[in-house]
Amino acid sequence: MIKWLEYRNSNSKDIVKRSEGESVRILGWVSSKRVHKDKIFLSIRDRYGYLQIVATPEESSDNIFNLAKTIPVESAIAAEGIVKHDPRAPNGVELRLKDLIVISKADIWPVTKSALKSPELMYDKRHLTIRGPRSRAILLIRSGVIKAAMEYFEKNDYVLINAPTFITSAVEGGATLFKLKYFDDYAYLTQSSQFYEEAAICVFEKVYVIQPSFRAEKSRTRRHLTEFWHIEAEAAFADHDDIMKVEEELVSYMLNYLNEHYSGEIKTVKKSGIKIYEPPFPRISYDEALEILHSKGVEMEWGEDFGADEERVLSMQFDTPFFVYGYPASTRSFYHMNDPDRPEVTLSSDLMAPDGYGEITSGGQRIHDYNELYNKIISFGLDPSQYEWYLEIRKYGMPPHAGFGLGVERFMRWILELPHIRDATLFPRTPSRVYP
Ligand code: NSS
Repeated sequence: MIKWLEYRNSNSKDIVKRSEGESVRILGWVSSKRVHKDKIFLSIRDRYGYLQIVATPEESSDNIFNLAKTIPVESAIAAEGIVKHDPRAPNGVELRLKDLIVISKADIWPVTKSALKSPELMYDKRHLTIRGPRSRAILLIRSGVIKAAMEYFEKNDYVLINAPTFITSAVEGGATLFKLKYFDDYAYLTQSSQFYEEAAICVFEKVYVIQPSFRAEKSRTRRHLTEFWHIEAEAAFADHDDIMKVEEELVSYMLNYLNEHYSGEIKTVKKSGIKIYEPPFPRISYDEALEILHSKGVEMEWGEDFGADEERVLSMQFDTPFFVYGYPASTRSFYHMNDPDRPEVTLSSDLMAPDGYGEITSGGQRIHDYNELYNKIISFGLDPSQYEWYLEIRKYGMPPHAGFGLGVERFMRWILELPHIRDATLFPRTPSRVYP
């Protein structure tokens, strides 16, 4: 068995610091190959990026030169070579090949040029196509999104909690619940960790979760997944205005963090880079939003929810993220607090991304009073016994509180201008896809 460390004393990032003429070893994959008559260019991919390796008959033995010529792309290899700084090489440095060991030889790559034109075929082979430079960059940025959110919440004294995935009642309405057999009974997959966060704020005051939520959304849109990653936060002794401030601060923090730490990856996906927005973001009421929509020829009545089409039209009118607040009670889940000054609307808002992208977060103030919540559950035609524990926490010192949820993939689709939300996730789940 190969002693790995002996075969890696450098990598595609470290190599830039190595001296001309030094001999180094790296491990990785052959991501692409160009064969000329007397020169072979291998692009090697490792954890850190890409490195150009050049084989010539003068510098490599016949065996090694022939191996470099015939090695299938995506084979896992160990390579040894001489460092050569050359401004023409992609990172300003390349390796002149001396030795090449095939650790795991690849079959002929099955993703043909014609498959590249079919998103469905590409996603059937997602377990392989994630190796491409664009997917690699997007997935790295995604890890940055999660890190940025964690850093923001930790700096602001939020406690990370983990909520269950099997649950017994709907947070966001029964229509999008996934029901499954749970031994002799039934359970559902969680749509949001919000109710568990609400229980936990009576311990920690400020909590957050970063975990998957599930929605049986049949709508096949470019912005819906059946399984998405949800960044949610909840704060005690906080109202709707307070939570909007947290949302805009978080979004701005994430944008700045990504720009600082992932600019290379961002350029791979979007040449112009991402736009940075600083708070405060504009706030318009539902009523004002409706007026804008009417002025653009959209026909809808007060009290109807905005769908993807309405949000697109609305968000085309803005070039910064903006809040729409004061949604009618008829458009929001039962747990939303009605505005005491105007009970037909709720103390809630959605943060909309500009340029047609639409909703990326949704939040608001919750009902903290037992009787008020009980009555609203009844008025929504729901069964209070389904919400027993959620009601009971209101009997034991529940302060005013507010929270929100942000969809990781929605956020990424917006900032990177991805054609489809599935591009923002490793193995997307949609109504027509649970494979691979
Ligand atoms: O349904 S939400 O609008 N609100 C909630 O789930 C609240 N219970 C969150 C909370 O207050 N703790 O979803 C919140 C966000 C929404 O703005 C989207 O960004 C994202 O979650 N979301 C989705 N992303 C991808 N696919 C689907 N199907 C999806 N549904 C919501």
